[in-house]
Amino acid sequence: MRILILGGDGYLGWPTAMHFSAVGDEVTLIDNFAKRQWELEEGIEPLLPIPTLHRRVRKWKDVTGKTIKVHVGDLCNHRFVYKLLDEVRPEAIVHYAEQPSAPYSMQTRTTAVYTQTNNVVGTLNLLFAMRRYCPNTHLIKLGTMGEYGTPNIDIEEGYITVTHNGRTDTLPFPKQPGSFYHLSKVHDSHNITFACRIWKLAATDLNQGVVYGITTKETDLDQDLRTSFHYDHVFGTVLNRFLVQAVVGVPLTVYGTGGQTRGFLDIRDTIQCVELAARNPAKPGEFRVFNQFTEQFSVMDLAKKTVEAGRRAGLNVTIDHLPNPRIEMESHYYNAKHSKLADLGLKPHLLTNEMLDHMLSTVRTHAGRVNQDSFRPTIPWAEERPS
Ligand code: USQ
Repeated sequence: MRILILGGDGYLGWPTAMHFSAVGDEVTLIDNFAKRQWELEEGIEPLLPIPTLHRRVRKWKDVTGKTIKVHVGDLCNHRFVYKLLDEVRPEAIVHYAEQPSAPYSMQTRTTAVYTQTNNVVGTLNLLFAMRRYCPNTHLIKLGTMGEYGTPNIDIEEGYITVTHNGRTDTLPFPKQPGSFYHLSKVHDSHNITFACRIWKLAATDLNQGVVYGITTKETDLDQDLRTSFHYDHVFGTVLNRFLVQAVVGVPLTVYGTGGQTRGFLDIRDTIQCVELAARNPAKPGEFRVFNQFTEQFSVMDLAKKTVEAGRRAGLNVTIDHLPNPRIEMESHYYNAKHSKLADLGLKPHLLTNEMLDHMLSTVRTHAGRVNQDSFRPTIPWAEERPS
């Protein structure tokens, strides 16, 4: 398959690119290195330094003999996107090229506007370019479970059948996102579904839960092939943060009571799900939604699991309940369906003790590089900050 990966320098994009290349697909990736710029702005770094994209691609060729093509550019520049699709004519596009952090988007007016412009305009440019150059290409778009929020009813996969005043219809599931970032994904979903309806494009929206994990089969091949693992309060996801806090002896930063419940998945399952979507494409005109996670946990479930993993490793891990910087429910019903990827053959890597112990020991070998100043959350959802 000729596959184009957008955002190929990132935490998920780089391992995805290596995986498709490893199994014999023809991979082109693009990035504008914006994430590296945001890291500089925030004064934060991934746990381990990440070689430049060009160096990683050269290393991949040395290690496997396989070529990954790179284009540097920004989806918000429509001329770049048009030229790219005209040249590559991909059969599938995997779109990760967005600002992915809720806290980043909630910092100031500037970062909220930037997040929505970057994400929504980039995706719109892509849709127009697909219409012109490759209307039969399958778009696989990274959405988020956070589009749904935490409603007091079961969350369906994208659509819900409703009977209202005696009439019945199947409609998009209601959206109650919790940040300007999550809202940007809702806006994308609406734009993509509209493009599928009017131009008969084919798309799969992967409403992904919170990802954890540091390595994949391909990142393990060489240290220069590692991916960008964040544990700071802006880009680090909750379990990745807890593991790093545990190894340096900082109390786990549970926001509020920790009753917040979300869907979670291992980084290796992100790649598996994207591949399942790519090998089983949506039909022309179809806007398909898959809920992409494997297990549900509350923040306290994960904190307790980290304490236990610490105990097994001889570490004394404690929990701190910080005032919650976010506006979110801390005690709520949560039951999200997630059967469509399982029906396509997903074999999940569940969060077993072995898995936790392995992640903890990997993180522990790099404890000396941890910047403890980046743990404490400094972006309150409700407070106005100069922008
Ligand atoms: N949390 C803590 N302590 C921490 C960090 C987070 O209690 O130190 C809590 C948050 O308040 C929240 C939950 O853990 O209730 C998850 O937070 P997160 O930072 O791990 O994840 P989130 O902000 O929701 O965003 C992440 C990714 C985003 C993706 C989303 C999937 O950054 O790109 O879309 O997970 S989902 O959460 O399903 O929307």
